[in-house]
Amino acid sequence: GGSERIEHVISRIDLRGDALPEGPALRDLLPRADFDVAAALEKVRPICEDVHHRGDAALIDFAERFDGVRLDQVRVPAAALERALEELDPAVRAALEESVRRARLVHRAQRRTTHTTQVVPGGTVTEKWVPVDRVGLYAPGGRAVYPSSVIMNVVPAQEAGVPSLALASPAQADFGGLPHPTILAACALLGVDEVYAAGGATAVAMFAYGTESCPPANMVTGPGNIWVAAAKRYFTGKIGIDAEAGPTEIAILADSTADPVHVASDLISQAEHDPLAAAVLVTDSTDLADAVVKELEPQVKASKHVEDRIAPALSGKQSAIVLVDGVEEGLRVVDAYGAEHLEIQTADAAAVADRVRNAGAIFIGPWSPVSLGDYAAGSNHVLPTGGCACHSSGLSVQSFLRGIHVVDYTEDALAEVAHHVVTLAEAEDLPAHGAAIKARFGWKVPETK
Ligand code: HSO
Ligand code: ZN
Repeated sequence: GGSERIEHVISRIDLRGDALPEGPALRDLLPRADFDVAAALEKVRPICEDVHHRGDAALIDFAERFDGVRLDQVRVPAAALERALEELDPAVRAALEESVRRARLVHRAQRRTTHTTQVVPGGTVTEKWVPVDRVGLYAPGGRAVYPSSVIMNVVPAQEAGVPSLALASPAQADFGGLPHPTILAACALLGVDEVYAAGGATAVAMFAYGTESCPPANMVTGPGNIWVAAAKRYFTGKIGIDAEAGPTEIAILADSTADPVHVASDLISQAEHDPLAAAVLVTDSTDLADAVVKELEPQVKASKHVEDRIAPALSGKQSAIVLVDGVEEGLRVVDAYGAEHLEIQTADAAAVADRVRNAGAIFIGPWSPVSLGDYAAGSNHVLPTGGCACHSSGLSVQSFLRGIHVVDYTEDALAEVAHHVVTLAEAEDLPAHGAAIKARFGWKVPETK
C-alpha cells in the first residue's frame, strides 16, 4: 500500500522501550556512511609521489587525466581573477559580501591575545599566539563548486593573520582550464591572489611538497572528497591539516512541537550535497515521524537533485528516523552520534541545546536552519564529520594559530624550584636533566629558602 512506498524514503530505527546502551554500543545502533580513507590512501600515494618528483609537469598531466583539460600553467593569472569578479552576478556578489561581513564579525572575536602568567615572583610563562606562515586552502570543483566554502576557509585564516595564503581548485574544461569562475571571483573578493588550478590529492601534494610554481605550505585546509581526505592523511605529520572531511551530516532532535515541513526540508537540504550525505531525525513523537515522512515525499520529488543525490542519501544506510522514548533519550542519542550539524526543534530548544555535548554546530529553534549556517549566519561551515565532533571542532581562527609558551625565570626563581626539578629528573632516571640545573649553581642543588 501507500505507507509501504513512503517507508522507502527513509528507514526507521526504533530505540523505544528498553534502556539505551552506553557510549560506543549506542553509537553502533545509529546509522553512518562507510568512508574508508585507509583504502583510498593506497591509491593516492603514487599520485602524491609523482607530484613530489615531477612537480608542475605531474600536476598538468593529472589535470588532463582527471579534469580533461591540458593546462599551460597551474598558477591562475591575476587578470583571470579580476575578470571573474567583474563578470560575477551582482546579486551573488552582494550575497557573498554579506556572508564575508558576518563571518568576519564572528571570527574576529575568536582572535587570541597574548597572556602572561606570573607563576612565582621572577618566573613567568607567556603564551604567544603566532599564525601559521603559509596555508594552502582547497576548494572542490566537481559536484561541489562552493564559493561559500572559500569564504569559510579564507576568513578565519585571514583573521588569524596568516601572512601567506594560497588556494587550489580543480581545472575546469568548460572554463579553459581555469578553476570555476565563482571560485575565482570569491578569491578576488577576499583578496586572495595566489590561486592554482589543481584538484583533489594532487592539490594537497602540491601544497605539501611545493612545485616550481607553488612554494610549499605548512598547512592545508578545506573540504573535499575521499581522495582529498586520503591525501591529508598521507601528509599528516609533515604538514598541518584541519580535518579529514567526510560527507555532510544533519541530525535533528525534534519533539511534537516541531513543524514537519521545516524538518523535512532541512533533512533534504543536506541530503542535496551527496548520495552519501546523512540525514538523521531523532524524535519521541511517532506523529511527527509520520508527518515528516509524508512531507518528504512531495518535497523530494520537487527537488532538483533528487535522483543522483537526495533520494539515495535519504534512503541510504547512513540516514534514518530514530524513535526514542523522550527528549532525554534523544539527547543521549545525538551525543552518541556527534553530528556535523545538529538542529534542536523542541519545546524550550535553547535549554535542550545547552545540554548537548557532541556536535560540530548547533542550530536552535525554527528560525536557525542549517542552510543559514551554510551561507550567512556568521558561523563556520567547515565542521567535523563522521563522529569527529566528539573530539574536534570546526574551522576557526584557532585552527591557524599556534600557542607558543615563552618561559622566563630569574636566577632566584630557578633556585627556588631547582630541588623539585632535580628530584623529578632522578625519579625518571634522567640525571643529565638535573645536571643542567646544578651546572648553574656550582654543580650543587641550591638550598631552598
Ligand atoms: N553544508 C556544507 C557546506 C555547504 N553548504 C556549502 C552549501 N554550500 C557542509 O557544512
Ligand atoms: Zn550545505
